Order: sequence, then structure tokens, then C-alpha cells
Amino acid sequence: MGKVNHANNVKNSGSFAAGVRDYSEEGRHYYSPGYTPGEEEVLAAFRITPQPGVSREEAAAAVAAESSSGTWTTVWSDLLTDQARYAGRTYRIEPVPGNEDQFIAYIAYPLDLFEEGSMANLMSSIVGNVFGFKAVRALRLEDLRIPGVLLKTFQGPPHGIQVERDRLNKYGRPLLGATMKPKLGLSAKNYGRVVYEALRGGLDLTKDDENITSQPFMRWYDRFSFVMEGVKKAEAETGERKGHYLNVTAGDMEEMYRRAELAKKLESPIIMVDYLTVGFTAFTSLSKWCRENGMLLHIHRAMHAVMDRQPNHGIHWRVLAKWCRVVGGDHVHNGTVVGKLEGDRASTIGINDLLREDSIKADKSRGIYFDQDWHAMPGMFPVASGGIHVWHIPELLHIFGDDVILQFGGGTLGHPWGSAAGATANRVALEASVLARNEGRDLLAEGSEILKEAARFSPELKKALETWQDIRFDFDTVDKLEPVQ
Ligand code: RUB
Ligand code: CA
Repeated sequence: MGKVNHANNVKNSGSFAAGVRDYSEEGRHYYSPGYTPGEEEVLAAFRITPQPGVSREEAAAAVAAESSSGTWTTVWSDLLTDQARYAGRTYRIEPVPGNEDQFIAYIAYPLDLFEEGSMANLMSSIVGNVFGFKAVRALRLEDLRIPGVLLKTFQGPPHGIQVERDRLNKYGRPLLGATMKPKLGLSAKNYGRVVYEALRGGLDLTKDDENITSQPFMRWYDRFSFVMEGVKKAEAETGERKGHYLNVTAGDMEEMYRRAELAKKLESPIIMVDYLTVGFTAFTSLSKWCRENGMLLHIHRAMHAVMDRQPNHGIHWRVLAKWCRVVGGDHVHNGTVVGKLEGDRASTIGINDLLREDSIKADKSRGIYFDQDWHAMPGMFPVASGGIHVWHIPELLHIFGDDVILQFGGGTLGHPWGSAAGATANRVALEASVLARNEGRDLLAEGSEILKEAARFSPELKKALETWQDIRFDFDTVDKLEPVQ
């Protein structure tokens, strides 16, 4: 038995587990340069950093093998099936400009490898054991093309952008929201009051923060009741539809359904879930419940940075975002570009399109490796949230366009005159920016002018502009796209 060799045409090129397996004959499927993937295959782009001494071809073949049908040694039972049919194939290898240690491997997986409608199964294959594989120092899933035949076995967003606009009766502008603060510690009655103040001041939607569930200081039943009292009062006073994302995240599925049922009974238009911390199977069940019960679903992405922030290891956010649309949310956080949290500009805009459009073309300058058609799956609202305030509004409108939810937590509740004034300031700034854009003005060049003009008629906006005049988050991005060659 020779050295491990995952590719028959790179004989004995590596030795990360010498003598364990000779892939020379049966392993040829895992490394098939020039192979043309079929329309029905799942395609992955992995950033691979091999161990010293392991060739690119061998590392790529090893990743393809471990994430599909192979294992570390030859097993007699391989001969009982057709390995050619079930192997993942590396069909292309690309260098990473400016980084000799890494390369991109494109792998095609046959449709046969995946169960219909199971994100858990897809993940266990493609981002499963392979991430701990010793032959690679680091591994990152940059993008994943899900073929139409597999995509259509998933539900997708319970309702989507157009249905939400119709239900809320709001058109032609971004929706305006806010995360309620302090995140933890308010009693239910005070919390409901904070919601009411923000909504009556001009917001469309308010939101539980990711870690509010049912703590001793505010159990979920009381929170839901007082919040909906606030929502209804604000609706009655303003004559507009309003909503609050009631977080139903809980320790088990039965409890999540119980909370969702109360939200429905109280006529909340929307609930929310932390889709990564509850897990994809729980998320799938809740998403189906939302479609069946006419409930909108907001998705918080708490924990995403654990998986997506390291540039050389983990799962890129664009993949986690795609999985969110596949399984089904109506909104998902996608960063702000300008705010307090990490997010490269071109990449964030590319992901907005992946969330909203019917079909997206591969474009490496935006980090998109594959064409992705959504086959009539509704689009989701990206949510821009995290350290944004009124000065950012013209630029946010320029970056995101109309189909976005702009959420100002600190930027609403931090207004010196209270959250109703903070909400009014943001609503006036947003409507003035939309009007200016529709009149053909340049939001980037004239943004400050547009806001200052509007502030002449809005003391709340004037005060907000003074308060957040010098607050910026000018830090270097950790996870940058490399230049396209
Ligand atoms: C917003 C907030 C949200 C984050 C989520 O508070 O705490 O949980 O925006 O992050 P504030 P992301 O508006 O006061 O900063 O949107 O990147 O997932
Ligand atoms: Ca938060």
C-alpha cells in the first residue's frame, strides 16, 4: 500500500497519512480536472489551506472525498456500489491572488447525495466532518450553488417582500425599525411602553433583541401581551399598520410553537427566531408554521460571526444567508456596511441581491462564485442594523435601495428627547431622502444637505443630527474580498 493519494494523476504527491489509503484507482473521481458539472449537481467553492507538503490536488481531492462518499481507508464494501455515481468531484482549482498558501477548489456533488428538504443533511455532508480534517490547516466554504431540483424541495420564505408590503400597506420606501434597548432587564410593562413610544413616533416595526426570550424579569407571556397592547395603541393613534418581532426562540420546539400560537392569538403580524442558535431543523419547522398560519418571520443571525468571520476558515456569511432563504425567513440581518458590525461593502451588496432577486449571476468582484436561480422562491428583506443613526440614512438608501428594513436601536432610543422623538427624526430623514432621490438628487454628494434642509421643519431631526454628528465606525474590515484578476 502506497502513500495516501486522493488523485490518481498526482501520484504520491502528499504524505499526510502515509500508508493509510491508496486512492490511485477508485479515488480518481474525487479529483477530475476539466469535468463539466451537470445542472442538477450541488456546487461548492472551498477556500483550502493545505498542510505543508500536501499538494493542492491532493488536498482538494481529500475534501471532495470526505464531504461525499469517501473515508480515510479502502473498505471492501466500496466495491458493492458504484463510486463513480456517488463521489464529489473537484473539477477546478484556482489560485488565490496574493496568497500562496491558499487556493479555491470547486467541487461538484451528485444530487443523489442529498435528502429532499433537509438542510441538516446538506450541512452534515458539505460542512460536516471535513472541517476537522487534518490534511487541511483551514477550510472555508465560500459559496454553494443549489440546483433548482433540490431547491424546490424546500419551502423558502413563508411570504416574502411583496406579501409583507401588502399586509403592512407600506410601499415605495424602506421600512423603518428598531431593536428595543436595554436588551435585558426591563419589566414587561415598561418594555411594552418602550415599544409603543418608538412606534407612535414613526417607526413601522420594533424588535426584540436576540437574547430576550423568557427570563425571570420578563416572562414571554407578559412580554407578548404588553407589547401587543403597545402595538395596537400606536396603530390606533397613527392610523398605520405597525408590528413588533416577538422572539419565539426557546429551548424546545413545542415551546416555540406555544409562543408562536400566542403571538397569533394576539394578532401580531410577525414573530422572530434566532435561526442559527435554534438549529436548522427547528428553523424549518417554524418557517412552515409561519406559512400555514399567515405569520411573517424575522430572522436574527446571532452566532453567525462564530462561523463566518475568519477569512480562511468556516462558512462565509453569503452561504448562511442563502440557507436562510432556502429554508425560509421573510427578513434577515445582512449588516449595514456603515455601522458598528463587520461587513465588506461589495460582499454585503452581493448578498442583498442573493436575498432579494430572482436570479443572480456569478460575480467574483462581489464574492459570488456561482450563478444562482431561485426558481420563483420569494425574495427576503435584508435588514440593515447595528450602530446606524440618522446621518447614515442617505448612504443607506443609496446602498440598499427600497427593499430593506433599516433598524436603528441606539439610534432611536438614544435620542435625548426619548424614543418617540428618535423615531420621528429617523422617519423624517428617511422620507426626505426618498423624496430627494425621487427628484433626481445625488444621495451621496448631497446627503448632509438633504438632512439639514429637512431638519428646518423638524426639531426632532435637528436634535438627532446634533447628537450623532461625529459618531463613525471607521475600522478596517477583517474579512475582505481579494482583488479579482
Ligand atoms: C442592534 C442590535 C442587533 C444587531 C444585530 O442594536 O443589537 O442585534 O444589529 O446585528 P443597535 P446584525 O441598533 O442599537 O446597534 O444586524 O449585524 O446581525
Ligand atoms: Ca443585539
